[in-house]
Amino acid sequence: MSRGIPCTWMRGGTSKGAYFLAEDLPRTDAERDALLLRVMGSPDPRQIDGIGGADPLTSKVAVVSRSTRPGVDIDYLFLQVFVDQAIVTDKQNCGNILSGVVQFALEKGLASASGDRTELAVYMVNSDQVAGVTVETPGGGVTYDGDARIDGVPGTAAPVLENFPEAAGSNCGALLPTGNMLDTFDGVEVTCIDNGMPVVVLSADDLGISGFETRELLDANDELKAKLESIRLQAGPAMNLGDVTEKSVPKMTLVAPPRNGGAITTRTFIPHRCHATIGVLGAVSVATACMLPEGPAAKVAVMEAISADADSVVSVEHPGGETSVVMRASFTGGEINVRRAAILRTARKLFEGLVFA
Ligand code: NQM
Repeated sequence: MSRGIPCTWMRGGTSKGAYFLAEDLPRTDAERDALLLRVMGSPDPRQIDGIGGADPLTSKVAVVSRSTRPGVDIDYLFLQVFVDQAIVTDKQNCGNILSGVVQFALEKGLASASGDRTELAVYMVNSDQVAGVTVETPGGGVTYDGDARIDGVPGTAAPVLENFPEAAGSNCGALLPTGNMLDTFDGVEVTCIDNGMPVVVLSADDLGISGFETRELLDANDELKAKLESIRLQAGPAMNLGDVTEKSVPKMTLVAPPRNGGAITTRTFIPHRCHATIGVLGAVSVATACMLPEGPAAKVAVMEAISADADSVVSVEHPGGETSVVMRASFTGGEINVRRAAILRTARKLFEGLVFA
């Protein structure tokens, strides 16, 4: 048996993952990735020989270290471990796993709490961007208990506020990486957008579904999945992502009118299985797409105009309820300028110990 590696298993938002200190993992990417595949039990649809939960949302990794960048507290690298393929990719970010990073860093002594509430500047290695993450630190200590509630997670926990002052173009280099508000692939009109997460937004109706189906029903729809994958493989290179065959981006979000008082209904493929809710930065990208008058999102969205000077809340409905995106942005001269995007999350430490690979 190999030597155990220190690991903390946490729920971050509506996802779950293994949190590691960078110094505890092998130095080379190849050795690190081989180890993480063993840790999660991939490739195997059941991940029976590892700690992954047989779902892309519970097969995630955070690698955290103290930052040497000016004005930044900690560095966070996100890795998606595929469930049924031997792939570990750093080609996407994850705002849900980000939710646990500050509490983890404080517990590991990478940073110090400052009063009853602590904000750390987190450098997101994947996208070369900084997020501000605020957690509760009553009496200078970490807490996971509190009154905050997010859809997709039972009960309540301490609030974690994520602020993304510079999410645009995270992976693709531009908010609208194809240079267009609207592109057509396989005869379907889509918006390709990257405001923190590369997403292809399409009308559910255009793909022959209502957009209100359950995750299970959509996961069983092979015809729909084949259509989405064909569009994704064309959209990826057009979004400056290169060949996306073995990448987890772009995500594919099918949109429909809101049903429960929100702004828009979504069903997101990440990219081959339907998300139980929606990703954090995925929701930010979709909320931003709602501002594009010619796009499929604006055609179904019901919302007030977003302004650059005051917070607007865009409620993005999904299979598990809704995610509220707080935004400040302007749309002038055909261009969106996003000043702020913020999301409330919660996190919880579930287990800490040694993991064996
Ligand atoms: O979009 C799932 C998740 C995510 C990513 C995915 C995320 C984000 O829910 O910021 O959080 O889209 O693969 O963890």
